[in-house]
Amino acid sequence: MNSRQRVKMALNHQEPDRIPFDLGGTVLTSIHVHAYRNLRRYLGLPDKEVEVMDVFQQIAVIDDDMRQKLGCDGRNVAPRSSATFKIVVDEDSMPGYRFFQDEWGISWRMPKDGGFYYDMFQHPFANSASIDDIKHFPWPDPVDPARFTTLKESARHVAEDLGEAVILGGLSAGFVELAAWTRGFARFYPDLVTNLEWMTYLMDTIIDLKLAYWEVALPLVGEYADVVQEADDLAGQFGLLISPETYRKVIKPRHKKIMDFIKARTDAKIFFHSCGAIREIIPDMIEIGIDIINPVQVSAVGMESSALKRDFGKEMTFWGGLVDTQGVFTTGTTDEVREEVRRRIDDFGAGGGFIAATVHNIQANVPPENIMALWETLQEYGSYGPGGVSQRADDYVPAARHDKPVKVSSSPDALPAQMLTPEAAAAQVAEEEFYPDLFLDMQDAIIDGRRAEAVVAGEQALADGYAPQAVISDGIVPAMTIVGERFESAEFFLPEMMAAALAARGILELLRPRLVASHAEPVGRVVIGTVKGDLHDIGKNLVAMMFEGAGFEVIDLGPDVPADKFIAAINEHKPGLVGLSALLTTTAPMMRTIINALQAAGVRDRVKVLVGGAAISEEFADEIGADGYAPDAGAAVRKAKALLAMTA
Ligand code: B1M
Repeated sequence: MNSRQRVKMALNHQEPDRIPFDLGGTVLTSIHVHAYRNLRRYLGLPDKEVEVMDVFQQIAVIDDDMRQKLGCDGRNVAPRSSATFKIVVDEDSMPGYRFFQDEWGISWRMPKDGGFYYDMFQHPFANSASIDDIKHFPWPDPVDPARFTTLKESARHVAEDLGEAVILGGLSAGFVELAAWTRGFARFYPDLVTNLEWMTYLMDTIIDLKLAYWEVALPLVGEYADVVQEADDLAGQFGLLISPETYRKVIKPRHKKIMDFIKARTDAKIFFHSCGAIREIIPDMIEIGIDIINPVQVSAVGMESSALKRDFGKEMTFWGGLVDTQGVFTTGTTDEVREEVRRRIDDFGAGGGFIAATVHNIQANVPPENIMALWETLQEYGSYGPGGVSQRADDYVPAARHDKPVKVSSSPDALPAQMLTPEAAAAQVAEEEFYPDLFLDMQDAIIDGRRAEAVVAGEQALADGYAPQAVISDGIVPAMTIVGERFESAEFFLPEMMAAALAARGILELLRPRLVASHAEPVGRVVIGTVKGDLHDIGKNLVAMMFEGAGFEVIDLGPDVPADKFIAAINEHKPGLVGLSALLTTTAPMMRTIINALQAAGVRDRVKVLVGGAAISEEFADEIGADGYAPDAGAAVRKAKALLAMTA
């Protein structure tokens, strides 16, 4: 049986000779160049120039010697750039960074010193307000013949000469991702609430380009294509990024259009990548024809492997999920990796429908010993023969399980409304009744994300003689408290929360000159940033917005912030609290570096340090000497108030 047959059987939910293994078959199942070099050295493979498969993620093309050693079963066959576009990395124009612009007009940069990835920093539609901007944008040509010159021959070579599965790449990322990348995340999510017509026009324009590409690529590659790749990140660690309703109303019909288009032109299976906690919409994905999900982020809420297999294993293939780079794969011992891999084989393996791959690309800091522990365990336990996955001996002891407890709310210390005592509820009602209509209207406008109306209500309040502080305490704070509670109880998702925060910010901008003129002191002052090397700022922005909504002055240093910037901001703004955010296991250690630098600069004792982000835990916060940890934005404000000894 060759690799292609093996993968095909697994995709048809049959058991081949062994579980197929993927490393480098897609740009989402590969390995960072640093880790790849280490692995080559560890395995005694000759040193060589590593070819980069995806510039942004800095992942490696897996060389043939490595592929043979590990027995990789599928290969990526991807379109080339159009004739008119070539990535040109500029080494000189931006001090400290290398940067380039991609063919969608998005600018990316990577720190020269110690950077692991290219991060986007400029978005072509960041300031766009009109549909004409979308119409007149110089979009990439999806059917430029240059893209297709080698596509068919590469696919044929992989399928016929090498006998491996052909995984056909699409035109760049998914339409949701490209909409977010060209608009910028900070505007993309609120647009889903407040600017939907413009946003769907952008999405539909991108979809047309993607379909035009598939229209040429699929007949060209023909029967060589075994798997066709699409993607869109729809979830984070704790749940969907957008509500299931918005997904079903806005995103799902568009995904269906793409899947129908693909299915009408190929028998290949559709591989769909979405990070995070997507369990709630897996039935929708099955319904619209998605055959394979990736990366199967088993550490995210609701993504427990045995339950996924039990509930969706007949229709859905799991491509990934073997071990999570967020957990033991990076920080655990080889024994822990073995146990984890064996457990996922136990859960996902039976009956086919499983392609073994790590959860997302192997990150730069994963030790080669752990990669080989994964691989050896797969060899040992991944066979479908006698004693293998479905034929274990009677004395086989299943692997241990170390699942994190599943949280239904993103905040363990959140107080859902129904837990209010009768006295507290009565007090709340009394308080609500106390607000004049104007403030109730203002609160409603904020909660609904109606920025213009929120600002009008703010102007009216000032015209009626209310002090700016009253607008904050009676308008913004109660509204944002409700918004925070709804986010924690999964009633609100990113679009609603960010739209509300932008409405609140509109009023704050109105108030700011008056607050400055009256020398009014804010509730507290916070300096916040995502640590150096880390671009993820959606969560940090929410935390910053919740602080603003609670009456704090926020100095937001943005993403990718080194220690010296935090120190300078402490000296300049004299905050009571410094907030550090990190989403990556490769950047979490930067928090320790920053805390040590604050100590060395003599400013550590002047501030409380609060840390958070998907890569962070309470134990880690203690270990690095932070003062506090918060799992989400609402909890961050409560924790900050406690640390600064204010009433919650
Ligand atoms: Co990336 N990414 N990403 N990503 N991304 C993750 C984090 C990942 C877990 C995906 C996965 O493996 N399935 C993975 C990390 C794995 C690891 O660490 N081992 C990962 C990776 C590998 C990467 C790249 C390397 C490659 C890639 O494309 N996947 C690359 C790295 C870039 C870089 O940072 N230098 C990368 C890039 C990107 C995008 C640019 C595409 C985009 C980020 C856009 C942006 O932020 N401007 C992105 C996204 C969107 C994600 C996922 C899908 C979602 C993150 C998110 O926004 N969640 C994520 C999957 C996941 O989380 N499981 C993933 C929503 C947000 C509201 O939650 O940020 O957790 P979160 O914030 C919460 C809490 O954590 C907390 O409150 C917030 C609100 O409740 N919180 C704090 C946050 N900061 C706090 C600070 C506090 C207190 C609480 O006090 C100060």
